[in-house]
Amino acid sequence: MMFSVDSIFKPVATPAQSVYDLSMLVLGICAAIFIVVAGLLTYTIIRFRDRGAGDGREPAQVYGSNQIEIAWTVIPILIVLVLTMATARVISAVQNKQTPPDAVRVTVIGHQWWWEVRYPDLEIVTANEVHLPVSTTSQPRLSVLELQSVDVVHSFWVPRLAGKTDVIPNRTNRMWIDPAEEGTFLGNCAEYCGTQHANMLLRVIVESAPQFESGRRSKSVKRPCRRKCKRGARCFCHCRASAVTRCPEPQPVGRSVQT
Ligand SMILES: [Cu+2]
Repeated sequence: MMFSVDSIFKPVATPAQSVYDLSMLVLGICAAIFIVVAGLLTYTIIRFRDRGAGDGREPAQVYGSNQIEIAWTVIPILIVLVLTMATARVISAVQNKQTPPDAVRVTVIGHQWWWEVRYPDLEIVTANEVHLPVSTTSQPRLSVLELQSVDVVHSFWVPRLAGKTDVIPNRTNRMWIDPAEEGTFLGNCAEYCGTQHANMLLRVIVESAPQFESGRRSKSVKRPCRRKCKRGARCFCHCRASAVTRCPEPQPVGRSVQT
């Protein structure tokens, strides 16, 4: 199966849409600056080119023009101010989002080199696959992801849903998404985490509310793992296609620094 990460230019969740809108604003401002600078440069090169008939004298040297000094100080300050304020607004809107009580809670744990996905309220564990309900305007449904790592720094990134969030040992980072479309959204680890980093892929499967509920009921049937977890596999044992039930608790997050 082809597995390529989706485009950031087709956002389907609010955090990704905010990042996309901000990128377009930054791109627009940068494009305008480029056009003005490149236009003036081109005009100057053509208009004042050496026509071979000059008398060899230097053109008039202009020093200390207050208007020019003010213009090239104030305009860049205003541009930086607009970019800073717009970025701060998006960061604060994404980070300070209130979590409603009916939000789907998911704990994603980064391992070298796979993702363990736990649903603490549903007693389901999956690997490399996050199942979430769709969020529509009539039935908004937020999904909150708590990100942890058992070994090194990873980064959780599903471009069509949200920006990257680092997954750091001994720390829980949070992110939220409200996918507005059903489907499978591809992502991967976005922080080099060892030799198999490129294979640390993940997929987020967004389902309709009834589909999510029925999947949740069938997956959360309690039955012990028939196969024993292999050494080193910790709590991922493949009892079913993607759902694992009644596995041991995860190991404490992070490695001891004591020797
Ligand atoms: Cu990784």
